Amino acid sequence: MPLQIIRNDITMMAVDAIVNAANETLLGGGGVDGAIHRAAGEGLLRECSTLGGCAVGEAKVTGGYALPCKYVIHTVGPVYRGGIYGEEEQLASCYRRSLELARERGCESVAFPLISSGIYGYPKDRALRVAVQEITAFLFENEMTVYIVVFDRASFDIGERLFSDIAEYVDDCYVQTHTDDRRQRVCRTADALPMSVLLAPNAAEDLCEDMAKPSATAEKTGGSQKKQKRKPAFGGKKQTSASSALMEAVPDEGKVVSLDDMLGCLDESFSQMLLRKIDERGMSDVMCYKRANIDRKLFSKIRSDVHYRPSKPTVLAFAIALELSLEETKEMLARAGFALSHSYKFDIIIEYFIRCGNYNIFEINEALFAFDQSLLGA
Ligand code: AR6
Repeated sequence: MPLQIIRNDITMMAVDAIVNAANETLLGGGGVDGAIHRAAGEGLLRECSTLGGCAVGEAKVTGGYALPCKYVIHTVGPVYRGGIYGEEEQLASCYRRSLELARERGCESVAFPLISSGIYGYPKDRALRVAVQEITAFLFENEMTVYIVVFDRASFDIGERLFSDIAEYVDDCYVQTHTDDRRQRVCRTADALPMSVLLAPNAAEDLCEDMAKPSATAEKTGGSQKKQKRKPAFGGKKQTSASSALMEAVPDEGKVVSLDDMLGCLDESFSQMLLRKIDERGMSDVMCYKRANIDRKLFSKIRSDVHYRPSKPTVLAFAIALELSLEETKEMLARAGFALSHSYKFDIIIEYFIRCGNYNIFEINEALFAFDQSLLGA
């Protein structure tokens, strides 16, 4: 997975480089800076003292000394003063400069703390958003595994509107799945609308209309990224499902179908469906796996193995990258032997984002992380 958000102590990360949230002197301090210096040993401070400090938004690199990483990239985040003094751009620059340095040193894996979000006071949710935006932009152009290491999930602020909306949706879907009076049964059959909708009939109509509208993004058909069409699955024949093929093969009602016949009529596989959808969207393979937060090597495996069996988060990552509708998402999941269920928060969160037409995988992953779920991608 090219971008991962994890909970850990950054000094334990066995990656090529870890990033230090330092100050302009580069001579150590508290927070993650103090932890890194303690774990690295005196050699790190000696090397830092030769660097002549570092400006806000810039970065400098040293060895990793006793740490399990090769390099420490020291960057200086802004002190947060309300967000009106260019702090966001300075913070974004910290990520960009650190990633550039990592690339120059040939690093394949880098771990970041949430720069400025401790002693320097940057609100954690906004600091995370800046981190995700900058790292995502970098990963569209570069191959690297980048970790955002969040130390104290307890202080992770999920109070923002997006997250409270998700929390409400998750709760509503849970209630529907786990209760059974008449009112709620009706609600379930109405394609699992949130409980709040049931209690407000006008709002329900509005939401139904909203859901019926295809999202602006989902309507996009691609464009400039057009490329040569792949050969269609099943040798170019019009696609038929295994069940309809069986009907054709076995006209006599009641006749027992042999296992060989059944196995000869397999449905389109996950891999075939994925490649077909990429072509239909006019997307390039690279664009698709980058948007899915999927590693290039894994994508090659899927492409070359028609019977590849992906994990559920991998399937959903591609569904998001391809901006599939809920129905198409369910179909793609079925190709890999999975379904969406209202018994799992993970599934409900994905469903929420698809219904909202929000196909930004990194925002989805932020939400999944906040709700303690595994992330999309591989
Ligand atoms: N691993 C991962 N994250 C950590 C760790 C750790 N071991 N320790 C803390 N964090 P901060 P800043 C998180 O204060 O806001 C220093 O004195 C922490 O929860 O370390 O950029 C420097 O010398 C928070 O989310 O850095 C500067 O003077 C994030 O790391 C000043 O602090 C950053 O918190 C820099 O302040």
